[in-house]
Amino acid sequence: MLSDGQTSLYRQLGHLTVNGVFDAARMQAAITDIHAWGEAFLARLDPSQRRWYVDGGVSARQVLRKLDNPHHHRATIRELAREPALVRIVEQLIGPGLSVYFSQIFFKPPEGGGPKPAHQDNFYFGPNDVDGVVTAWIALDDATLENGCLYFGEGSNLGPVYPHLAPPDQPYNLQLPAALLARQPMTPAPVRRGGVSFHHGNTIHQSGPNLSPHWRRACALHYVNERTFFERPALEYDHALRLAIA
Ligand SMILES: O=C(O)CCC(=O)C(=O)O
Repeated sequence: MLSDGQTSLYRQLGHLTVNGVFDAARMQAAITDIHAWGEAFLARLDPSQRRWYVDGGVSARQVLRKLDNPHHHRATIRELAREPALVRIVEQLIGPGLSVYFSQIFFKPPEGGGPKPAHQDNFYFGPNDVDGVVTAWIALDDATLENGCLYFGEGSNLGPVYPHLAPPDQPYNLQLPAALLARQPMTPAPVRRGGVSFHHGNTIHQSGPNLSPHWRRACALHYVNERTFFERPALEYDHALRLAIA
């Protein structure tokens, strides 16, 4: 459970780190499972989809950048999403009647895993209620300054969702304009393996490249409350994959 101090920090800053939600063995089991899935996925990947899923920074080695909807495809991740300690925290942040609407694995491999440009999840999701979405970003490995932890624009949760642009050949990399980011300080949020970083759907966030010899794998679960759905999404999301949690 979160203290009143923690919930008010989340409301004020737009993010909150809670270490020790999962133990190391759970994280290792999830890593083993997502790598098995990733290898099978990469083997079947159509060349036209390669740019979307393969990490540009290390593409010579054909390493996956991400996988979508692990909550739908993998029982291991469904179990993480249903973990009572996690669910109680998410309910404190956005209220009852939770479901996972979308989820992602971010691999960020060692020695060259690419950065994720600054964005707001609610631009992608276009929810009917901006306060009804929270991302629970589970650190499968320690996430550090060296291996590409998340950075947050603190307080940006209280502002609007801004227009995003994507580079012409990277429709998946929707990002905020450089002029806006020049005015937005970004605060790093390292997380220990098994910890969870929560962020509001409007919070501006990004991650750096992984220049270290260590993996930085994470599972992002995008939860909504009972009143919230993706009304005007920027990309296509499969509403049928919404997983009721509590
Ligand atoms: O893990 C990353 O590098 C990006 C994560 C992210 O953008 C998210 O969880 O919304």
